[in-house]
Amino acid sequence: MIKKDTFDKEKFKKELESNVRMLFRRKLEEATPQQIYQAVAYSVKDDIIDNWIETHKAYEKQDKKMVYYMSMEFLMGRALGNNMINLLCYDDVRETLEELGLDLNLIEDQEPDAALGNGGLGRLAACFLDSLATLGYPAYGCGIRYRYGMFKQKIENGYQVEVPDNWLKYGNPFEIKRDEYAVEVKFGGYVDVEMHNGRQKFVQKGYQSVRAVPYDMPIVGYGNHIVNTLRIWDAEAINNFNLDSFDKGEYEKAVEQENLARTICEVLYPNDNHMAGKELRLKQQYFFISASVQRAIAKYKETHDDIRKFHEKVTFQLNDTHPTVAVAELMRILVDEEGLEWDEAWEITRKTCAYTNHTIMAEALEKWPIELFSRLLPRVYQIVEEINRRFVIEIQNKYPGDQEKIRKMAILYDGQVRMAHLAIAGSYSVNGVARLHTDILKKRELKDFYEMMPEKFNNKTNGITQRRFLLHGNPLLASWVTDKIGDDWITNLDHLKHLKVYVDDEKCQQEFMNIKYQNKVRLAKYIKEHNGIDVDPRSIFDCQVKRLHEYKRQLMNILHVMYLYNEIKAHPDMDIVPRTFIFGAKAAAGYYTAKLTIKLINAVADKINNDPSINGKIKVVFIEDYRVSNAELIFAAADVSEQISTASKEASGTGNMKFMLNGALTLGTMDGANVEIVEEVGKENAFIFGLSADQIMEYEKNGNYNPRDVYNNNQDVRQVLTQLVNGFYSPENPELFRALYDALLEKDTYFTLLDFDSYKEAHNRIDAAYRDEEHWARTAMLQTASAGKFSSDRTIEEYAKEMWHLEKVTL
Ligand code: 26W
Repeated sequence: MIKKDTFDKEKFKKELESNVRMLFRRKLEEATPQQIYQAVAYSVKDDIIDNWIETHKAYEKQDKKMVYYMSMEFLMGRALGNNMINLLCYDDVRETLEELGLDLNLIEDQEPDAALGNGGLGRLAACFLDSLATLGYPAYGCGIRYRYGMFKQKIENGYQVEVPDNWLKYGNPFEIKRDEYAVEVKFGGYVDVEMHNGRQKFVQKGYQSVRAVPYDMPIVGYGNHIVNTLRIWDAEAINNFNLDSFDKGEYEKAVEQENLARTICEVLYPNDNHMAGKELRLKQQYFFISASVQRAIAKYKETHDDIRKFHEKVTFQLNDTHPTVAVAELMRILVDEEGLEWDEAWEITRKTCAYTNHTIMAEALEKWPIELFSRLLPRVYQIVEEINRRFVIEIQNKYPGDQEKIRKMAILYDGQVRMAHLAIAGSYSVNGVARLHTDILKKRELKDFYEMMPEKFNNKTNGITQRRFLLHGNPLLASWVTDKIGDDWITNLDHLKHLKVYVDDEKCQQEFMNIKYQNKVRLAKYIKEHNGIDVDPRSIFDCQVKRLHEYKRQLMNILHVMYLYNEIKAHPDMDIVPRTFIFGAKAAAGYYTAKLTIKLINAVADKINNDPSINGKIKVVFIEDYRVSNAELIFAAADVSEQISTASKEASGTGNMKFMLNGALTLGTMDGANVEIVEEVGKENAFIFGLSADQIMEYEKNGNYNPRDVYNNNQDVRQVLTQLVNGFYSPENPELFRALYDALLEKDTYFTLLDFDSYKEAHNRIDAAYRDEEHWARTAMLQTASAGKFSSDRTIEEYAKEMWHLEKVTL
């Protein structure tokens, strides 16, 4: 890593001592690891502050256009290590702490993950913030400061148990409360029309309101002195009680408002890809959007006097439909508060907002009952009605007499507000997150919209930040890469292609695989500590880590493990390369099938890991509480990356890219960004299997797939399915996994049985390939060497140039 030239070890030590004294009234020797973490974090923050101030001064002075990345989720993970890396002081701090007898890894482990997100969408937002700062683009992340983030997962008796994530327990050293920027957000009541200077004014009355208070977190760019801001909003009660002066009505209202403030930011909804339709969720959405939009306008007006040019300085990127109420809220402020005519306001809004779609899963589509929406947001609803009325006219003009088009495309229909339709109507850009995904949006899911406004549609294939997922997560490989090709890859991942000249070099192959081995030892140690399981670092580490969802087919993976176990039992001398199957996944708290799949994985693990007769040929590990911090260990240690979703269902995937970057070979379907991964690395260097997206969609259209046909014709499938209901893995309750069995045999919505043979055959190819050490090493190295495209720096450059039209700031 490039070293900072100004680092002063002695000064850092003094600061540390002084922080421990100030914060905890202790000497360094007496401080707990948590206290030392806090003290180090405050020193690092001290290093950030001036740059943070300077960055914002420069933004103001240079008056560049700014992107507001609006997202219900930011899955940031830990900040300390990342900040030190981007400040170029990681190694210096590590050495300084060593001199004091302190281990930086242990100190980093004291920091709770900031888990303000579920999975892919939230982590993507975090990678984007890192890239925006590193590339020097003016940007804010806008979100919610949940009191409780993603739940902590405990495994008890093989079952997932959810434990609240009290991530703010010891305080968050990096955040700064910005009380001076608090704004009011109003809910409920009714709309009154008043006359002001001969013009109608719509006034919300009888509402409840909360005070939205922003907390800012620094987003440090890599080695460029730029510090952007993640602004997350907390809710506070608006009125301080003064008991004597309240009459009964006011008293009740005050209590209600207190409750509203307390509940809004309480907890992240732990549903991934599933719309639950809870009123509180809509409140969360409007809360952070209204606050963010109000602030964006106020900030703009501080230095500009023509609101009609707002879109020249500001763009709102909507991370899926969750922040889509921004379209209506911006209209409300422009029309009601800024006094613009509808048409002018609409033009500004349409030039400000852009929408990213992250999923085609039907159950994820956000639709709100009009009854609920209009009760909670009466004025915003009126605006949505007007947007809809005009949009329907547009449709009619384009397709005269075509009622079907209106039925399919209207924003308000069947008693519901369709958020995706509002997002598309109110945006200048609609993008998917991988080429295949965007093609499916154009051809199927959003076909009518694409035909009506093709110019809005575009693709932005996702990416990941190499600063976290290689430089921080895999320091051994990172410095090896730097030794070989220099350190330009840290900010220009395309440079990894220069590794290609080394893939046939035997010494390099050995070095590469030796690093992989050391990372496997590191993960084996973690597994021993957390699961009590001994795993052999010489076995193939075959990993599937992601949210648990039927379409991601963790069930297919474990069914295959069950099949393999049957094979080994039937043929004790069977020659297979030892394999460790590693799973990590949280299931949404109310997702029964997903939770049962976790129980199955753990039941299979229990049986197989404790069967001495198979000589440890296969092992199964379920890593508890999969999250950003332990993900870094897993990616670094993986040999095989399982990306096995039913083709067409995984919009992109980003874990696939993190594995690839760390030299794991992909075992996957032609889905999401796997398609582009294979394109980069070559089909012969990946294990591809299964039905194509077109084939799946054909079956879905015709409804002509019958899983019983597979069951009847495939002895291996029959055997493993029978083991779900004969107590083989649950002797105390033979029927335990009946629901999984039934789901597979009755519908098999995700084509698990139909893809099973092809999956099995791909696993055989892995077994064969791993035996050729040289060739495996070459192929593994090629993964890293071909990962350049998948940097979020590339993705952000595309957003910035093709959509947002941002310019970089100069410091
Ligand atoms: C309304 C409930 C809900 C919550 C979250 C619906 C949908 C979501 C997300 C959009 C689900 C999600 O995280 N999608 C993932 O987004 C990643 C980043 O683009 C993609 O890589 C994943 O393929 C996609 O599943």
